[in-house]
Amino acid sequence: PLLDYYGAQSKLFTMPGVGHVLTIFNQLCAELDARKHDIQSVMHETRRFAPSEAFVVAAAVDAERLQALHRHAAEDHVGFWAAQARTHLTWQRMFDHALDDSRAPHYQWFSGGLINASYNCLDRHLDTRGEQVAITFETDDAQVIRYTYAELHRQVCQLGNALRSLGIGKGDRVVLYLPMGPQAVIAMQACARIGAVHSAVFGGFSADSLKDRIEDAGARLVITADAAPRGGKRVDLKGAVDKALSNGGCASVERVLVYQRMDGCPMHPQRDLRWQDLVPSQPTHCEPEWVDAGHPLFLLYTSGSTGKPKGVQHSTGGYLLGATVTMQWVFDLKPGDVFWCTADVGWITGHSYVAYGPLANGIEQVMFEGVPTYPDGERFWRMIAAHKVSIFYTAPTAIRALMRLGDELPARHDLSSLRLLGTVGEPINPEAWLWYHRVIGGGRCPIVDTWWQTETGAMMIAPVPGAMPIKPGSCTRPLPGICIDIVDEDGVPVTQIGRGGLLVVTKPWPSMLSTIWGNDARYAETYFGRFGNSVYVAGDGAQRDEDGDVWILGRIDDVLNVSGHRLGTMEVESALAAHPRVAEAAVVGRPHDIKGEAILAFVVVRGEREHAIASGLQRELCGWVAEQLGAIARPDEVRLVDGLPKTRSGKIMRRLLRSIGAGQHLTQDTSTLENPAILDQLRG
Ligand code: 6R9
Repeated sequence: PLLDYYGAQSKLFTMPGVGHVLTIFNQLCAELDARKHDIQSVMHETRRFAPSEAFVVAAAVDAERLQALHRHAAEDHVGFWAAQARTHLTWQRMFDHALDDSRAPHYQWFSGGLINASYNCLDRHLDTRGEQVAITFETDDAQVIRYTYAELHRQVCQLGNALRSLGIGKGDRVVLYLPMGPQAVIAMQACARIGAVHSAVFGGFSADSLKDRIEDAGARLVITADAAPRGGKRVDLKGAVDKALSNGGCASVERVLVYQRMDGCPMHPQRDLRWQDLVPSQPTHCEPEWVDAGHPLFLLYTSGSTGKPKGVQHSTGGYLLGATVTMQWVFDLKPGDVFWCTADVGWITGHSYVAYGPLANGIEQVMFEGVPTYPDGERFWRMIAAHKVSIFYTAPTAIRALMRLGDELPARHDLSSLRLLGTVGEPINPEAWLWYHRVIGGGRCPIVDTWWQTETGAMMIAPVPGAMPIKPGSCTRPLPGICIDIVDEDGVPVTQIGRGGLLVVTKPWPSMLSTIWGNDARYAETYFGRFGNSVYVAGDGAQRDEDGDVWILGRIDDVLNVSGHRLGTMEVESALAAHPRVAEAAVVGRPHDIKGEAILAFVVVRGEREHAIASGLQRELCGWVAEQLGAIARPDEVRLVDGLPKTRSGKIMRRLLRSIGAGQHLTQDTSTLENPAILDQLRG
């Protein structure tokens, strides 16, 4: 409906190598069709909210300044970024070339430059704000621990020296499987300080997922904790590490460093060391390792539409620049701000806007170990009041969950310190946006809806709040130096208002991923395989409205977004297929009020279906997936069926399954189904 499907198809058939393009194109058509309803309901939202005069007057970036930034970037894209890099980062040696594109799509930013991320986040603040609070940490049981910049620097140096004493140095990979808290930031900063490459794995991932990531990265060291308190429960971390390393798994790992957060854990005598035994006695001076701007700062594994998660590799200089300047533009940073990003350090948001961006900008931030609903649904609001948070950044799924609990809970707390709110991770529905604006922001705080990805490293499309009006559900405009377009299947820009297309980035930007760890070919194919080496394909659908503002329509590939977390349908399917009683499985997302999307699995069992149902196999399979991949991947529902709907060529009809999952009236042709009787089973 949104694309001239048949016309384009016949044109494509005359082109060589068309099979792949056509498959993706067909998927896109089906996706956009399925989302038409959402698009229309969202696009009816036309309310605009201008920043208050007080906000505009005090804005760090006002309309005039923003225009100047855009003008500079439009006139000289590379020169603009070079100027930003000179102004906002401290270099040991200045770069010679702002952008080397001779190996495109492997773009090299700031080549010749020598830099250290930890120096930029800590050392350069010591003279001016060493005694200022860097992190206010609130534990699960509401104890508050503060770290000044000087204290954080000291602990990072000590851990850096400890890592060096274990023989870890430049380029070595270190996997972090740590709870949310200052030690995770200290570990990331310590790796950066000595040029080691960290790869954080979210604590909610299973031992198997951890093992895959450790092995792919070839890590020499794992830093973990005995356990972590979360919502009053004990989350076992070291147990998962032991399991990942058991039976000869993760052969590259030499040592495991264990931060004791709770009551301790069994230790392997030759392999395991306690952080508390090794680190505090280390010297407090640790010379930074000056690395090339392109040296990998970290890997972060994320789900794609096929195969195993990919290790997104970020550079030191370009990445740090993106994290640093986007905070200034989008969060309107000013001295005295208290910033709180609720993302876990296991996700990209916890890297750019907890571990690096806030520190590079020398501001105070809040970190929280627990969950928003423990001990009660007032936790976030109580914390905002207690720590006088001025900028609050969270995910739509959290907003929706807390909105359900009613307006009285936030009303019990003084939220007047807030002046700016943000969201990230998934589209926000107007209802949740309006509640966030009215109840949490008291009607006075702009909301920055920020679109970006693990791969983009930093925010890409987001409002600059003192310089423009905002609308519920739109992430508005690309930031300065970010070139966005929306194109059709031929790569031709979509000019028609309200017409959907593929979201692409048409010029390289400093914080873009450098590659996929160990797999340059997959990098080139995944992101640049479609329209050539200068057009990054994001994997999201988007459209523009009459003001030129961007509306994100969601993923156009087989990637799910469950509570703002990316998960590949293929990953869940392979986990299910690994169960001895599963013959075949197909997984789709279905709309969910709080999570945005929930996982629905259709499973063909080996043996009698009736018997499997009677024995409660559905429940067992939900638990199985959680065990294989982690709790975030637990399906909401498993439906046992005698067969999956397939096309004549044997492809699973995912679009049909999605419609069934969403409870929609079927518009698809089901006449090709081998066994039409399974439709009733599929409907559950
Ligand atoms: C930062 C982060 C990336 C995917 C992305 C898109 C979705 C992120 C969004 C958004 C609508 C926003 N997404 N921000 N959709 N509006 N403001 O979340 O990275 O985990 O890699 O996910 O999340 O679909 O492609 P990541």
